[in-house]
Amino acid sequence: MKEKINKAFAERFNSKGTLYVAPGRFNLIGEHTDYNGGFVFPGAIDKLMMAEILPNGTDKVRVYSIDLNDYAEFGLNEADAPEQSWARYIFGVCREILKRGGKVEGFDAVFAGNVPLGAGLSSSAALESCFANALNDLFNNNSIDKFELARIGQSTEHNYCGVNCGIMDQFASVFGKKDHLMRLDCRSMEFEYFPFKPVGHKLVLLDSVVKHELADSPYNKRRQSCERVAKRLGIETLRDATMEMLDAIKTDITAEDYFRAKFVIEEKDRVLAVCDALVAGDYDTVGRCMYETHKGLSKDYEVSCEELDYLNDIAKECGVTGSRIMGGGFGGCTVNLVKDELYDNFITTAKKKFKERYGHEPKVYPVIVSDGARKFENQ
Ligand code: GAF
Repeated sequence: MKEKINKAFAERFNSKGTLYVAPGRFNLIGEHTDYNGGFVFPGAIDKLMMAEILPNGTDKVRVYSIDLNDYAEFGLNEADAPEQSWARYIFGVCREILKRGGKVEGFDAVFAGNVPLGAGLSSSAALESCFANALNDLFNNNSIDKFELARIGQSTEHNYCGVNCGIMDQFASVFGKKDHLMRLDCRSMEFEYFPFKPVGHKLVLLDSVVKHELADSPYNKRRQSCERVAKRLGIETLRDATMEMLDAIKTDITAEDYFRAKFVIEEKDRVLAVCDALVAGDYDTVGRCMYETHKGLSKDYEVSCEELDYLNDIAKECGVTGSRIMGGGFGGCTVNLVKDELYDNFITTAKKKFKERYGHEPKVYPVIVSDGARKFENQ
């Protein structure tokens, strides 16, 4: 990827910039809890976005996407937003830095990535974090702290991309640490690194290759349901809700809102249970919670789809310890915790059965927990 980017940058801009990278993320447990002030338990993965960037001394940004073979040029004022949706991520990051009093001037950039798009692995957060970190380094002497870099990515989604997301993806992409998961309290923003080397198990993602598009999707509607219930309960977020509180207002809210809130209340407790179980090496509990999350996401939160439910069924049949839909939903991947000795059979069976039903195999990505956004070591 590095060579490809260097070559394209040299050809297009006739000079050499600095390389930055930022990863996508997976999440062991804690889905749709971030915007409810709950806990999440993600890690950065080895799939990343890489950009070569050089200030150009003008007030224009000129950027080329190798993967999309598309070029955008835009100014840095609010009215200069580019048309292309991919370029809006970069424009949004620039604007959010400027809004916070930071500095951004014109620059040239070429980027590429290997985070699969629309697979629930946060390719967009990787892109935002890559540029936020780079522009912090190039123009701000790294004076913007890492939490703010994550918030810059999140605000970009809210204000320029139409996705009212939580903080998990950008947080994981910025703070990721090799071989560690991070338990983040999305209310206080306190977090802890947990070493992650599941003994006797492998963690693998199966990509259904069903595309999800969070913008304009039911994702924002899920968030609205949660906010309505919190408001009805007189609390800031569902973090402070219990099932007793929810049951007490059951007849005052829609059935749909009830089940959305029920999932979130149950899920936030599962994150803590999984962290404890992981520390104790109790993978059966980790796995049981993952299956419970899948059921909740499928039946109560209704963000699964037929293909992901089928992958989950195959996992059960193959004796996989834990399996669930991962990320925002509406397509993408399942994350699977599999005993070493069952791994080969699971992958073979999942490929075969899925292909028989849907005409193509799921893609297989072993989870390799990696570092977060950074300047590329090997310039
Ligand atoms: C998407 C969002 F971007 C995250 O903030 C989070 O809500 C996730 O869906 C679901 O847990 O990835």
